[in-house]
Amino acid sequence: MAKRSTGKVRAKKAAGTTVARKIAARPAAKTKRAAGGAAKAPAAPPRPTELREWQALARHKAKVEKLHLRKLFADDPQRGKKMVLEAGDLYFDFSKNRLTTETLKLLYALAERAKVRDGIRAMFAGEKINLTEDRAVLHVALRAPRNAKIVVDGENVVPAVHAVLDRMAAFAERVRSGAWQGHTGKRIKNVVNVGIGGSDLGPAMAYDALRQFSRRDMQFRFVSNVDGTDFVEAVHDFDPEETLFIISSKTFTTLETLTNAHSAREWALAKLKDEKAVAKHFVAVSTNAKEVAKFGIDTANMFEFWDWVGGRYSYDSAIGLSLMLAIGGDAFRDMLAGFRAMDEHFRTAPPEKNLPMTLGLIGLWYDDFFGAETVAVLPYSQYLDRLSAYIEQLDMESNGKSTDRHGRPITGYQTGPIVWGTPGTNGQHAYYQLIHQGTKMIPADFIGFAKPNNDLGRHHDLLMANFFAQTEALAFGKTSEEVAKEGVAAFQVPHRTFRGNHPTNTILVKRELTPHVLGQLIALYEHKVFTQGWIWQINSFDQWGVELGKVLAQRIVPQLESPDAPKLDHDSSTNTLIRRYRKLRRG
Ligand code: G6Q
Repeated sequence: MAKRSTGKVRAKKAAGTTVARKIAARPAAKTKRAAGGAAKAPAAPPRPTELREWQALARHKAKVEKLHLRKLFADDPQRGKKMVLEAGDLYFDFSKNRLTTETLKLLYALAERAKVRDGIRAMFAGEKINLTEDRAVLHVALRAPRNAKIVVDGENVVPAVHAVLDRMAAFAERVRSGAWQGHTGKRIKNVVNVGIGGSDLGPAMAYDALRQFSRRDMQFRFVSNVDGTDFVEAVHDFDPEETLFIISSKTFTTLETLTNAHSAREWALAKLKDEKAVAKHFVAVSTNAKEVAKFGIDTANMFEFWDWVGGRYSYDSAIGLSLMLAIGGDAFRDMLAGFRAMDEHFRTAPPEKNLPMTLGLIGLWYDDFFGAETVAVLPYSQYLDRLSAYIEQLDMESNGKSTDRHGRPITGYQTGPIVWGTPGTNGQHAYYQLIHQGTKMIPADFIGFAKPNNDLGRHHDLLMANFFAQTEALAFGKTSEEVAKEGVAAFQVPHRTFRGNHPTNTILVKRELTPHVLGQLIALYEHKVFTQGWIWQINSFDQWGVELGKVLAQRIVPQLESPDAPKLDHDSSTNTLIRRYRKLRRG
């Protein structure tokens, strides 16, 4: 979104809508001058840490931190039945967390005081809550039903959303049926999405997740890295006559994507030898028709989306075209219905029944009151191999901020956690050691499925046995007495003891992984991120933090490429590294 020249994003006046206007209120800048007097700044809203509810949680933490999950479960045998929520196909057990019913009460009170529900209402109403870019935040409109009405700048955006979806579906059908042919009349067998960040991670993750629903007689690959290896390996066994490139870039100015797109064009034309072939082998997903046309793609083959869709929230827009080509229009719409089901739950459920809100509040509890630095997302599904990488961007690019919505530096509390993880059970044979016995607190989300996608012998029960065992082991551990009783040599006892009390959330999906379920899961995490960002008073929808490195890279490019390189004027480390690189590269 914000990559792109800072100039593109005009810092217009704050939006004229209610919540957006309130949160934009800043000292002096928007204050009318009192007659004959100095500007009277509106009082800055209290910081989260200044709220009574936050302070109550801080006091409460002292009472709770010594409690062990063993005791919490022993004291209330119904705990595992009571601390659960359900929404759609998701059963959410949060009982193995270091909290009591009192903690939950205080967390929900914080959410209410922070007006999370006003925030939700503002987002769904299309208010411009992305203040620094003066934009609405409307990924929820991408999955709104045809008859919904969501107005941005006086225009209902829903018909346009469905018009693009319809065009995508018609195009996908033509490619899948073979009606769309390559320049030499061959059927398209290979699809390569070229994009990066939000224009890559979503479709790549979702394609992997829904591979079982995809056309097995077609190949789908995703190229993102400007490292030429990514492109070369992606196409090494493809025939240009049978290959379609989808250039996915909201801005159509992104260095990595444009570099890969130009290489793709050269690769295709080297065989097809006719500029006209571009129209048959390249389509674009973008908001920038001018740049798309400049690249040589017929804008009739451009699928549009809008500035109110953030990159990391965009894979259910036209950015998901590669996914739709893989799974077809109906399955794609089914996935959108899954998103919508979770949207509706988030919008309407009261806080204490609200699954994304509760997930967000529990995360905030550890992040801010226990000083936890990370969250592990651990799907017990091989199809969700790329889920953690996707959520890593969703969460960290959204909530990795240290300036609040009012322009104040954030002090006294932490914002977004470091998100990481890989599918179980592989992690169990690797880094779970640190989760079980390390010195850090690592809250973890376990995601498992009641039904297998591939019912092969005992595999699924073995997988799920591990899934249940891990959260049990993490919560309850094994005392030194228990270890000693097993006849373990005394010197080994401390090493083989598990202190337990490690918090986990369990998301048990009531069925197998389907497009509908994937939509629910992704919307769950989108709204979890929203809840936390709102309470932290940050703008979860910009990403200025990725700008500086890009600008500096642009300065360095000529210093690496040009024979009469401009004088190096970096620090002594960067200068020396560049000189050494140039020598080694040319040597
Ligand atoms: C996501 C970010 C970022 C973006 C990429 C690609 O929220 O904005 O990851 O998606 O930088 O941008 P383009 O789609 O404009 O190429």
